[in-house]
Amino acid sequence: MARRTLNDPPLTQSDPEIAALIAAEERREVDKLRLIASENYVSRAVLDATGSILTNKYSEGYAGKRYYEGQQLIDQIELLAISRVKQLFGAEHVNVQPYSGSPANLAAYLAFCKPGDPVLGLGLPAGGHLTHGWSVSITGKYFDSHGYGVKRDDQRIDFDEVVRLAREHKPKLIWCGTTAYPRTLDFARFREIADEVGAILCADIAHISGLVAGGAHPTPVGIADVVTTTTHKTLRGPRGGMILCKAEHAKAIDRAVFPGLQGGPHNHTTAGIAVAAGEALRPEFKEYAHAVVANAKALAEGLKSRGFDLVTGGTDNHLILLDLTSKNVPGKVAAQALDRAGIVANYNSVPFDPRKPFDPSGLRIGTPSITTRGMGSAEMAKLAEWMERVVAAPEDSAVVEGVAAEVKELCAEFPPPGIQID
Ligand code: DSN
Repeated sequence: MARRTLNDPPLTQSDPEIAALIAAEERREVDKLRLIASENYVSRAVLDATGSILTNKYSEGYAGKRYYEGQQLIDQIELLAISRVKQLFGAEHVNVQPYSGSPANLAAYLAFCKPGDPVLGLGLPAGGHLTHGWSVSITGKYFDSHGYGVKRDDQRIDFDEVVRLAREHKPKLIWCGTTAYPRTLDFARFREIADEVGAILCADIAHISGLVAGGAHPTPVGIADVVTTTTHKTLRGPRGGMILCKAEHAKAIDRAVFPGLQGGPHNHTTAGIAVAAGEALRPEFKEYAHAVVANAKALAEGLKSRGFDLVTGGTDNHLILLDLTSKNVPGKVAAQALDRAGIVANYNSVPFDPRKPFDPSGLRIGTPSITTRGMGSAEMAKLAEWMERVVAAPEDSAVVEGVAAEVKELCAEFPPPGIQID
């Protein structure tokens, strides 16, 4: 019998509309300076694994205990991902199945809390995450959540308030972790507080996991009971999540992820995590992590010297939070003008912001993506100058277009990984 001919055209032929949009996004990611602190570029290898046929396979359960047959290879992939992540972070137990950071955090709640239980986390306006108990999130609706903040004088975490709220509410779970906080987190201090009130300590290191893996930020592993993270920020993996925990919590965490919250893991993502963890185990990744911080510090100094106000006065990590009040430009106006100039960031509330979250005073920028492209201190100096020019004249199209042309020229010298454009 003749073999059946399969009609299986590539995307460009099968769906030219989507293919064209992806190609245009590739162009955008090449031509712009991407300063969104939670974004990065993955390698071609991570892209290959993530875009693979592993998306075809169902594998509810864990290696050796699945609810579907045909897991001979999937089990090996998941076990490889787990062993590499364990080695990378020195963790006792790792679950690589959470679909992203928010589901990973929900799994921590499910593992240790009942609805209505008190929990404590950094408030969103002070740089926390929605899932740390903020009112509009399910975590603020289903739990008795309390938010600590930062101090007015130095905008650093207010540990007196953490202690006071912990003693008052006796939380089941305390979150330490941030999305818009430019300083090192003192995990040991949080541990002391959690111990005093008998709480589980959960560190959400989504933003800094690549810095932790590369030794450019202290690790919470071995200090916190549970560590959650996304895999696609400074860690430079595919979009996904994972949970690291002490062996004593392994069962509770695994049960919470599956069957508590999720069905089948995304095996293509698991393979991408394995590849990214393999990359992060190489010595170059340590250099990368330290370069991310060095670039953030250089950019912070450049901006300060041009009269920008920085929340906390600087940075210890990959991000900078600018308070544009003294520049008389709202964060959103600045973000939109910078985007037109090829400098992509997000507007952001600053601590004690008198403006609304959808029209706040601040701008959040980060150096993970531009460091992946190989940029260094000379480029940070240029970037500070361009930002000053655009923020000084956000409505002046000559200024904005002039900067955009210079940005594009610089970007051409620093091709990002994973994207091939002629
Ligand atoms: N949205 C992510 C960030 O940009 O920080 C956090 O979930």
